[in-house]
Amino acid sequence: MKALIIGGAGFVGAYLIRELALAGAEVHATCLPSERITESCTSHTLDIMNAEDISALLEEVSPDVIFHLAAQSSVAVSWKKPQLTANINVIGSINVLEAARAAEKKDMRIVIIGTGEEYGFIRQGACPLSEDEPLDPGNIYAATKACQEMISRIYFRAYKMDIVMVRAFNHSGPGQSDIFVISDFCRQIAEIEKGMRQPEMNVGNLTAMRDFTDVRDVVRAYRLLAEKGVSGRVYNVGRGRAVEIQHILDTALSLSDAEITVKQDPARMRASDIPIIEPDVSLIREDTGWSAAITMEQTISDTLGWWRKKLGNYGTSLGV
Ligand code: A2R
Repeated sequence: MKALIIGGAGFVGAYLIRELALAGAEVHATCLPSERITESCTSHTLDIMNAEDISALLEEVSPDVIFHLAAQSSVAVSWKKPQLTANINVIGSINVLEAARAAEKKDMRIVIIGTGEEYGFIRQGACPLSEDEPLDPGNIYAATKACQEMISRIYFRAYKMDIVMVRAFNHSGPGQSDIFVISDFCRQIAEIEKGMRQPEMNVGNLTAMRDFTDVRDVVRAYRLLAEKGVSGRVYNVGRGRAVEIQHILDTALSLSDAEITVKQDPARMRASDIPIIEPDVSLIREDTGWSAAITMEQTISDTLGWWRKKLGNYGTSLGV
């Protein structure tokens, strides 16, 4: 398989490059001029706002599969910069779809990456969420991803293009930005161990239940969807078993010898926190055989190990 990852310099991109290379694919990946791809593959510079550049790249690479990961992926930024978010996530995605439609190679598959956030304000009792559940996005980022998916479905129907769509739920792992909860907790613990902060963890709502999958499982799902997913379908990608954020905190704390107290931070509480978000993942299991294999405990342990290493916590009693 010759694969092209658009948006390969991000958190998921690095893991996807590794997953595809290990599976024997020829891997090409793009990054913005300001970025660098660290994993071994053929890298290309691309801004998806330049439609002609995408066409030129598709002619040059002629991939069998495109994984479209490029995005403005921050919910917080999407509130501050809605136009930028819509430009990249909607217009940029249309640029990718148009370039693929016009490409000489007609049998390329496109895997479009969306988010579980597209479900938004879910009905009480709707969990586990099947892919047929109505979408009611609760923020600008989620709305642009729902739009990306709707437009992708139109390209599938109108132009008979080979497109598989994904709604990925929370994923985490070593190297993730600390704006996400697992990475945030692990960073705080590593900083406390290092003596960089008081032994007090700042946390938000601990009763919310969310579904977490290791990023290494997520990229395996993307590869399997490229290989076995049914064209035109949208797939939830997640563990299918939500846990309380309290459980994540307890697990992370149990991995440290440090004496740490927990403090609820009003700034981290969200008024509209939905009590439980949990996907039904039977469709991806039926079509590809995929299910999450890495335990959440492992993900948390590896993420904590990554932060300790990054902060130079060698010589602690914690032995990572
Ligand atoms: O925003 P940056 O500088 O971190 O660059 C991101 C890049 N990107 C673009 N690439 C090409 N043309 C653009 N106009 C453009 N704008 C942004 O896409 C970043 O390197 C990459 C997306 O990676 P992350 O933000 O790290 O997202 P992650 O966690 O890898 O998620 C992959 C996909 C995204 O579509 C998410 O929305 C979805 O999974 O959940």
